[in-house]
Amino acid sequence: MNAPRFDGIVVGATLATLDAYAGYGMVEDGALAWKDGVIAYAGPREPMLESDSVEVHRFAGGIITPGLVDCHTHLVFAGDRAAEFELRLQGASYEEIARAGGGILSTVRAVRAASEDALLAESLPRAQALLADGATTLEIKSGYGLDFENERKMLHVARRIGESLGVTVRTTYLAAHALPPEFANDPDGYIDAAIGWLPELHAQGLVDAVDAFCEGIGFSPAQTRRMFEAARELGLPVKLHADQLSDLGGAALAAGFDGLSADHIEHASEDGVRAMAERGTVAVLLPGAFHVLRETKLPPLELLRAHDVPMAVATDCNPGTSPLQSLRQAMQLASTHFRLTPEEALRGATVHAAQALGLHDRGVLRAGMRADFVHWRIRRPAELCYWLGGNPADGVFAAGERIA
Ligand code: DI6
Ligand code: FE
Repeated sequence: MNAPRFDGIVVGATLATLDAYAGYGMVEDGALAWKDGVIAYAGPREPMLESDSVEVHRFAGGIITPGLVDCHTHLVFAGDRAAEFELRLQGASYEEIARAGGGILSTVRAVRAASEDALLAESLPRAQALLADGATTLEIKSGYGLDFENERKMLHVARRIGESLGVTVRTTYLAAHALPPEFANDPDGYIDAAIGWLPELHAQGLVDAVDAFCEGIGFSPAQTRRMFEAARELGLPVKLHADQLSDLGGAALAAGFDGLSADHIEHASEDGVRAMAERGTVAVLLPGAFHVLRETKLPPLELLRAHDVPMAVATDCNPGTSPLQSLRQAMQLASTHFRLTPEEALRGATVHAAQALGLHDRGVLRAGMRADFVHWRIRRPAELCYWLGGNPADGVFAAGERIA
């Protein structure tokens, strides 16, 4: 007898493959089979498929989607900022708190004080929460260390999270996040230092992309450009916190470096959107931060649609502006605040999010793609954007292995 063709197969559910330019790509009574962590079959159920598999998982209804991809998180951090949240409720703004040395810098103090193991222990449950709600790929940024040793510690913790949970973690170097006290009043000196740490961190295999916070309370476009040039010299792709609180031309700046993504972009101009369309830069929408900061300026959704810019949705999981530990909840917020259709939100948390990380082997259910998928206890995909709270994820699989 020949060896079975498949390591595993799931049957008894409807597939939402997303394997088409538009529509969910629904396959009723579908089957999904994999071999060596890669999808070998995705299509209608045929009885002979099951006899060709080592393991058969039978579901009684529900929907299977691609595994969710959270393409923008700052989930490695220590402590919390609930006190700052209370101050904002009393009227203080995010910028005021940042300028007074709170905000990001208060998390920097907590991260610097934590050992690597303590930082891992604090961060791991957030990654586990994201996985339990359907995520199979995570992006994690540095940016709360702001010196060589502490940026290295954060990135190393991010790698350890991926190893211990069996999921892909893409790391992003975000040293250009805030100005540390050692460099007060010398942002250019700090950018020089942060550029200097990058080659060694990259040589240690800790950096997959480079990001910056290009904002009045962050770094200028000129400083961002210098950081991006350093990334380009090392062959590293870039992404950018762009035009979140004001329009500094960040969207066009990121596109000009063939950026994987421009993120937030509430204040981006039409020129910025056009530049993104031309260079294939993904728009990463972060409705959690919009919600928590009670923002009112919407990202330029009609322009993004008109110019056919792919839109991704992510949690931005961070202690200041988006303490959000569910990508499905981010999809819900994207629908209610930004009026994304549930289909746009699902593409945004799968195939477009993968694109925002430069990953082209996931995000749709198709033979040849990674066997990353989620079985949900739902009747229609729109339910993913409909429920607030709860958890309809019934089985979460990464490369064919059950992880939640
Ligand atoms: N934009 C954000 O949404 C996060 N960083 C950034 O540049 C917020 C980070 C924080 O407040 O801790
Ligand atoms: Fe962010």
